Amino acid sequence: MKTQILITAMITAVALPAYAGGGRLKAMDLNGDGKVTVSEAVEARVATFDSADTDGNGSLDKAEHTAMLEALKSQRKRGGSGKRAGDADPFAFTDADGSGSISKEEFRLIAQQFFTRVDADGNGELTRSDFRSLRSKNSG
Ligand SMILES: [Ca+2]
Ligand SMILES: [Ca+2]
Ligand SMILES: [Ca+2]
Repeated sequence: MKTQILITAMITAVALPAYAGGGRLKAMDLNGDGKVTVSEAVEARVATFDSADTDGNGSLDKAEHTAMLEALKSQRKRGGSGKRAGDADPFAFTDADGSGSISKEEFRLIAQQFFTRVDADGNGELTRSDFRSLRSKNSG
């Protein structure tokens, strides 16, 4: 399914730790109200972007993006189910304008698209069950 590749590519592109387990979800609750909104989730991903931008020029080049994904992989050593992004190159996928680097806006856009998709019931809040249904959609 094309959708499946798209979602997997998005997950890889924004370096989302494997489908946000409970702890991850909590980490995205920036204001601590117990709910994770789509915009909080996006901001949490943008924070990852900032830390991946090691030369601080406001965009990720291929090396910076690769390093971010490598760091993610090493965090993921437990239960690595070997999810792959199919044929989609996560860098090219995120670099929407093909400029050879990923701007913060490009990154934010992908994260936004992804979390909007996760928010299956469209109430603007992400819950574990949203992620669960994404997972079943993705494997079905
Ligand atoms: Ca919140
Ligand atoms: Ca950079
Ligand atoms: Ca670009």
